[in-house]
Amino acid sequence: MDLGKKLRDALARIAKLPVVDENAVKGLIKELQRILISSDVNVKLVFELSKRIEKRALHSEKMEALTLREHVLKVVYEELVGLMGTGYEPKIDKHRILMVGLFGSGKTTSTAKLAYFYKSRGLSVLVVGADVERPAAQEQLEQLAEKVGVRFFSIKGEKNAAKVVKEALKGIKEDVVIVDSAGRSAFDSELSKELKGIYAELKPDETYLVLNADIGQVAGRQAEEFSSISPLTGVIVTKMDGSGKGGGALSAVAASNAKIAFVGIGEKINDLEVYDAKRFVGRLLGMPDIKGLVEKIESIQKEEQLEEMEGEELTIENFYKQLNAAKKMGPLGNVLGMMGMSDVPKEVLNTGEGKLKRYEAMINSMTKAERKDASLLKKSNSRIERVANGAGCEVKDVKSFLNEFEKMEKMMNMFKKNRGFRKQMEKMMKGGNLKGLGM
Ligand SMILES: Nc1nc2c(ncn2[C@@H]2O[C@H](COP(=O)(O)OP(=O)(O)OP(=O)(O)O)[C@@H](O)[C@H]2O)c(=O)[nH]1
Ligand SMILES: [Mg+2]
Repeated sequence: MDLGKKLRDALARIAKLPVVDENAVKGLIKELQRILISSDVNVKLVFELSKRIEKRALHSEKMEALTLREHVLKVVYEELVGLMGTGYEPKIDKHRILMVGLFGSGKTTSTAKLAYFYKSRGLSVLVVGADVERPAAQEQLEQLAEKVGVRFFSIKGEKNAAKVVKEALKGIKEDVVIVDSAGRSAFDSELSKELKGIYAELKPDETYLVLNADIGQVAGRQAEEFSSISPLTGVIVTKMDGSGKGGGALSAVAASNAKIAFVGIGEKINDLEVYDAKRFVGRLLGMPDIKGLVEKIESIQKEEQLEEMEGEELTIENFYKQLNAAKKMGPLGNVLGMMGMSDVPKEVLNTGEGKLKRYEAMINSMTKAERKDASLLKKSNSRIERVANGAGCEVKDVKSFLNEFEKMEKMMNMFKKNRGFRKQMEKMMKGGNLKGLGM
């Protein structure tokens, strides 16, 4: 039985209980411990995770709108995501990649999968067979390259991997170069020497260590050992399909100082995924459930942001916070317009990222007192000049910022006074009608 199925069964059992109480939560945690340990997650990590889940599930503040069951599910989800690391954003741009790893970990297959990944994103790819140990390895890569439809380069009979790389790079026209290196049985000085040679020639932007999920938590140690020989930018964990130890491998890599970049989930050329801990755990737990819950939580958070807005005194500092919050909420201007509040300065709400950045620079150049009391600035040209200098912009930019701030002040006052508007807003948030409004 795979990790996901076990986790889903455990959570389904808690869903069936008439009441979720302390005993039920403790029972769930015991079961989680068994499941994670059987998937080879390090016992210490499992123990720490259970303690955190227990503390947060039973003793931390629960969002009012969530049932205890939802709260527990949320905590388990968040903690598992924390256990499994973060995510990765591969460069979709010109760059050079070096693949390294021990025997049979899946380097050559992953080289071809990556070639396919970049090709299908519109980049041209060259794969280089720098596994000089075995002629068969070169043939394997050549065949895979042909299947993917990318150029392959190697030099038959050449025993110096660095030389193969050097030749490969001559007159290269492709956007992405992926170098497949030879597998080793251990991290030793020979490996180190060969890799140094390849590095010097290739100057890779990305170095991926390829690990087999079957090694479970040993993956963490390998990633660490390897990082000490050569700088890694990411780890590719292969054979996640059909491995009972994938959870152990991912959590151990996440706990080391390496980052999981991709996971291999089968033998086919497109069986490679960019790693995203949230999506991974979401899928393990059965996505529909979690997705709904996450949406619910997000809409509650938006509501809380609004409440904060109402309570706070308006200063330049929280003006900036509010602009950010408003942006996260989506086109608030639309909603306000639909409610007949067309006099709200839309340009304030539609402030672009670049503008926000400029504002931030200005705000950083203000004194504490100015941030708390904007009238200090409005009254003094020398203060405005100082801020403009500090932020690297012109006096008129600072003035236009102060102008927009003033508009926001007016809107805030309207927002505070108009209880009807607030109620309507709340109702919409609770009714989940935001989607239809483009939020
Ligand atoms: N099921 C499954 N099999 C995989 C995956 N990735 C690689 N394999 C298989 O694992 C075997 C070894 O893969 P290779 O790519 O040759 O490994 P390697 O690291 O290049 O091996 P050496 O060059 O000998 O060190 C092959 O049979 C692959 O088809 C994966 O994600 N899932
Ligand atoms: Mg190989």
